[in-house]
Amino acid sequence: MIQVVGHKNPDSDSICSALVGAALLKARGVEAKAVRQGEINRETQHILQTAGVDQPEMCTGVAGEKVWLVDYTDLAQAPDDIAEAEIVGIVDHHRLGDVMTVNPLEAWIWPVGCTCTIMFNLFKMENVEITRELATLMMSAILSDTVGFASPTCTQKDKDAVAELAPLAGVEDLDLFIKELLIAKTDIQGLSAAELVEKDLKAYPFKERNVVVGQIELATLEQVEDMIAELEADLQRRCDEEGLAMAALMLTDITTSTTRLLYKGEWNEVLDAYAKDGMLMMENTLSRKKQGWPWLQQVLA
Ligand SMILES: [Mn+2]
Repeated sequence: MIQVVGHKNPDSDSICSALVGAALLKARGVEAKAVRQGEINRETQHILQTAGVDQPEMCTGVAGEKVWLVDYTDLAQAPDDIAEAEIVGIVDHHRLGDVMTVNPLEAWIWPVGCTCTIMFNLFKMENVEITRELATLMMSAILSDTVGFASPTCTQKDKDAVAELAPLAGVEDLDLFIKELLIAKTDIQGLSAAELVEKDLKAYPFKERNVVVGQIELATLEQVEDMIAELEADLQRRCDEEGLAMAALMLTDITTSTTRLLYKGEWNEVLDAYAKDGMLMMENTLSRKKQGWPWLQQVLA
């Protein structure tokens, strides 16, 4: 049995690629199951509902198990007992993290916009049938990760995959499909400051310290206007409780690609130099991976 597991604080790609990866393994005749490392977000709920697919089981530990990692290769994002598991496969589209394996493994790491784009190509290479459910999961994950093709992480391979998947998923009006997905993506109504920070928080080891950078994708920055102080207080609390050098949160308006950065921690002053009237605005910044985090690394280095 291979457990296919996406990263902590699962986003839609992390859940969809676990489900799709388990289906690929099963088509090969291998026993596999998709698992998740946390609660699914509203966008993922919308996707699973559209696809008519149940969410993966909660991961209760992987010690002694064989695992596939999907959508990450950083140990900080893996199950806590990953050192006692055997990583036999990786499908990912991020920079290579710090995983090490004992035995040879199957690794598919491509610089594309979404793990599901790689999954789609694996299905094609292996001539595995793509059902309506699987097509819906894959195209939704691709459109989520690339923010409807708008992200600089989006590649031609991502667009090609969606072009082939849409008819398989029975989607006739792609613009409407994207619109509904992005409405679910930016729905933050009723979430507390702590829930918002936690929603898509990633840990990055940096200069021998720990840094976390979260991101909230919004239809307008006004959605969080009244919560700035609470969000900053939550970032400070995380620094205090977890000894982080920095906790940052990207508030990203996906309609204008404008990001406001909130940040707390020991490295505050470095970033203050880039703020104006107490606000650090990052123009033309939609992607944490390609824009937000690289900029932060350069400034903090
Ligand atoms: Mn992804």
